[in-house]
Amino acid sequence: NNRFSFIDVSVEGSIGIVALNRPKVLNAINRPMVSEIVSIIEEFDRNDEVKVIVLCGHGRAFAAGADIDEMAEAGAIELELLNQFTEWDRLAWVKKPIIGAVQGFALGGGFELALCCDILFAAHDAEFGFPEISLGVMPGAGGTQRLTKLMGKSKAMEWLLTGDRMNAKEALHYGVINRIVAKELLQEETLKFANKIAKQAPLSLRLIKESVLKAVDYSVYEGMQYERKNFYLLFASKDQKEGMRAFQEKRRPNFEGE
Ligand code: CO8
Repeated sequence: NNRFSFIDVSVEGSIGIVALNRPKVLNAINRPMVSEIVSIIEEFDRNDEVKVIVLCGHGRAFAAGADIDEMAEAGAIELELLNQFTEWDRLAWVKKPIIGAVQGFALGGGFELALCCDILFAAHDAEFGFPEISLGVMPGAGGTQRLTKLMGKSKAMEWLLTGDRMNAKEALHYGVINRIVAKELLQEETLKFANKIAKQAPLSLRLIKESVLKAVDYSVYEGMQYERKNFYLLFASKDQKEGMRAFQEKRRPNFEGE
C-alpha cells in the first residue's frame, strides 16, 4: 500500500484497518492525510470483502489534532476557498460501521475524527480534548456539534471553553466512548469486537447505522418514519428470508449481504 504517505492500510479477514501513521508528530492531521483517510474509507465502504472499518493511530497518540504548522499562516479567504471540510464531511456518509481505537491523545481535529466513528474503544491512557481555544481558534470539523449531541450542552460547553483534557474514565462516564481497554489489548479487543459485528447481516448493519445516525439529527417522529422504511427495505433482502428461516429450522443463518 505504498500509495499512501500518511496512513497505513490493511485488511484482516473482513475488517479494513486504517492506522494514522505520522507518529513523530503524534499523527497530526494534515490535508493530504485527510484525503487519504477519506479515500480509503470510501473504498472499504464499496469493497464487499470488508464488513467493518477500524480506525486507529500508530505510536503514542491517536492524533494530536490538525497539523498546526499547516494552518499557522492561513488566511480566512484562503480557507473558505479551500473548503477542506467537505472532504471530512464525506465520512458522515459512510455506510459501514467505523470503530475507533484511541490510545494517548485524541485532541482537536483528532478528537473530531474519533467522533466520526460509530463506536469508540479507548486505552486507559487516552486523553480527549479540544485545545483549540488555547490557540485562539475553535473546532472546525464538527467538534462543537458532535460533542454537544453526545454529552449535552453544559458539559460540552465546559470542555470546549476550558480546552481541558478528559481522561478515558471521564469520556466513558459522559458517553463519549464505549469501552476502556488495557493499552496492550486495545488492538486485539477492538478487532474482536469488529469481527463480532462483522458476522451480522451486512444490510441490517448498514440500515441500523443509518437509522441511529438519523436519531441524532431528526425529531423522533421523522426518525421513526425513516426507521420504518429501512425496516421494510430489509424484507426485500435474501438475508431476511435466510435469517428467519434459519431460526425456524433451528440452525445458524448464513448471511450473504443480499
Ligand atoms: N500539529 C503539528 N505538530 C504537532 C501537533 C499538531 N497538532 N501535535 C504535536 N505535534 C508535534 C510537536 O510539535 C512535536 O514535534 P517536534 O518533536 O518536532 O518538536 C511532536 O509532535 C511531539 O509533540 P510534543 O513534543 O509536544 O509531545 P508532548 O508529549 O510534550 O505533548 C501534546 C503532547 C500535549 C499533545 C502537545 O504536542 C500538544 O499540545 N499538541 C497540540 C495539540 C493541539 O493544540 N491540537 C489542536 C490543533 S488545532 C485543530 O485540531 C483544529 C481542528 C480543525 C480541523 C482541521 C482539519 C484539517
